[in-house]
Parts: sequence; C-alpha cells; structure tokens
Amino acid sequence: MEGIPVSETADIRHDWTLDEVRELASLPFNDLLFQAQSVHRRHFDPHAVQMSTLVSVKTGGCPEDCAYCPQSVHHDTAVQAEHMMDEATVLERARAARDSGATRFCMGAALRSPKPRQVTQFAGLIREVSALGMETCATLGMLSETQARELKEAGLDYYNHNLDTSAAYYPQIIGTRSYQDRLDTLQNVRNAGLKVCCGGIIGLGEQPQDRLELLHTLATLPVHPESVPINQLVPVAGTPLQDAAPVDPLDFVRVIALARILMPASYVRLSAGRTAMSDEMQALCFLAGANSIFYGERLLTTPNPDADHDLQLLDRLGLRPAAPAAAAHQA
Ligand code: SAM
Ligand code: DTB
Ligand code: SF4
Repeated sequence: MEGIPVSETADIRHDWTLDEVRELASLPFNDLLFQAQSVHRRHFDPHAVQMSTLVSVKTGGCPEDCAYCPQSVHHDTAVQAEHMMDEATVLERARAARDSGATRFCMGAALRSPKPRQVTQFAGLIREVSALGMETCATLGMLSETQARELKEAGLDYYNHNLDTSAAYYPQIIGTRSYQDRLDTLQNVRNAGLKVCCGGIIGLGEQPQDRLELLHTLATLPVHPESVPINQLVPVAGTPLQDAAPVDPLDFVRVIALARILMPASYVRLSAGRTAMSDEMQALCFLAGANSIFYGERLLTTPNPDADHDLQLLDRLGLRPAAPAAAAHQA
C-alpha cells in the first residue's frame, strides 16, 4: 500500500492516471476499504453524515432522452409533466426539511437548460431558502456562466450536474447532449464561484472500465467537485433501462471507496437507490467513505427510505447527522 501522506492535503491530487485508478480498483476488498477509511479519517469527522433533502420543483416533460430518467418525454412512464411548484409549497418543504435535520435543500428541475425567466424564478427561491439558514443546491440542466452568476448572486451554494458515466459509454445513454456539454456547464458553474456537485450512476449496463473512467474524469478535474453523488440506478418502468441488471452490492461499495480515495476532501454522497440497498450494504458504504445522503421520503419522483429508518440506521452505526455548516442557521 502507498505510504500515508504527512500533511492534511498531501493526498489531494488531480494527476491520477487511469492505471493508478485501475491498480486501486484491483486491490483486495479489505485493503481498498482500509485505505478508503484511512483517507476518510484524515479529512472528515468519521461519525458525521451530511444530509440533503431533494424537491422536484419542475417535474416531467423533459426534452432530453436520458435512458435512466422517468422525467424524459422520450419515455412512457407514470411521471406526468407538471407546472413549476409554487413558492409557498417549496418553502414549506424547505422548512420541514430543515426542521427534520437536513442542512441542504436541493431544488431539481426537469429541464435541458432553464429559460431566463426560470433562472430568475429559481433565484427568488434560492434567496428565500437561504434566508431559512439552509445551504442551497439547484439542478436545472445546462447553464451558461451568466446564468450561473445570477444564481450565485441569489445565494446559491452548490450546483448539481452529473457526468453520470464514462465519456465512452455516455452516447449509449444520452443522445440529446454531449459529454462536452456537461463539462462546459461544470466549468461555467466553477467560473461563477459556485461549489460543484457532480457524480454518476452505477447500473446503466456499463462495464467496470466505464466506472473507473468516470471516477478518473471527476478526480482529474482542475478542482474536485465538493460533493460527489454516487447513484445506483433506480429502474423505472417505461424507461429503456427498466430491466437493467442489478449491480453487485460489493462492486457499488468499491466505487464509493475509490471515490473517497481519489477525492479525499469531497463529500461522497450515497445517493439514489438506497431503498434497494440493505442496511448492511449502506453500512459498508459509510465504512468506504460515504459521508452524505439524500434524506426524506422522496428523491425527485421515486421513493427514498423513511427519515425515521435513516435516523435509526445512523444511530445503530454510531453515526450522526452533520451539524449545519453555517452559523447563520436559524431556529
Ligand atoms: N435535468 C437536470 C440534469 O439532468 O442535470 C437535473 C435533474 S436530473 C433528474 C439529476 C440526476 O438525477 C441525473 O443526472 C441522474 O444522475 C440522476 N437520476 C435521474 N434518474 C435516475 C434514476 N432512475 N436512477 C438514478 N439516478 C437518476
Ligand atoms: C443526484 O445525483 N441524484 C439526485 C440529485 N442528484 C438531483 C436525483 C436522483 C433521482 C432519482 C430518480 C427520481 O427520483 O426521479
Ligand atoms: Fe431531463 Fe435531467 Fe431526466 Fe435527463 S436526467 S431526462 S436532463 S430531468
């Protein structure tokens, strides 16, 4: 195993080679988890789990053709296109999320890219949610730098925009935009001074190599995403991936461990797909360095574990919800 770096930051690298990633990936499971947990403890309180709550502010009717997504107009799923949620309902959800222990509120919209009017509407929501003392995150599709700046000025903390899989496999999953489009938005978001939330999905029918390439791309960005969501595909009836083969849980844990080692100071979020994971698998993910979850009964359109179950699971593991990042948190 590699020597343990002496300083807090010596192990944050942006020059990982794919061969190095492959070498890590081929470690025996226990060696990989030991290394991941060691890295984790150098950078984080190993007992704290950051909790974000999602709300789908604009649901369905999306013109993109992402093969996994129930919100695409290209697939015949049970999700119907809806109008944008009204501000009072969004704020009610944000307050409830805050009061149940979430520190970040993530607002999603099923859009290819927002229209100027929609950016302004979201900027208004972001102002209000920030005033509740919560961190804010938005995921609205492709963004120009000007749009990203408008959201930043409104108080947005994070922008979520996933690469989802490797550049090589991407065209098998999405035809209506390119990998480079995704990278361009990530750069625009960075230029605007926002924190980046960027990860992917495991279980799209990708090869092990695609998972490593995705992680390599994330870990060699000029700045690591501050937040790295690792989703397990939620297979939704009517999408082309409805019958995708399930992921080997131990392979999923390995992806978490690799993300932790490659991006030591980033929050690694155990994201979609937890309703299909056992408590024991989730415990292994936390051991592998996951330190964030989506919290609350819904993701965007699909179910998430009950809040009570999650709180009990954390308690059984001697973990606790992370305290709010900002002192500005209000009663
Ligand atoms: N439309 C925006 C976009 O694509 O960036 C924002 C919303 S989109 C639903 C956010 C992310 O949710 C996707 O990038 C994908 O990683 C994840 N996602 C969507 N459907 C999923 C599914 N069935 N299972 C797991 N993750 C999913
Ligand atoms: C992310 O990586 N996962 C979240 C969030 N970012 C926006 C979304 C998961 C969506 C799962 C399918 C659904 O509920 O529609
Ligand atoms: Fe639209 Fe995002 Fe779903 Fe793709 S993942 S279809 S862009 S909502």
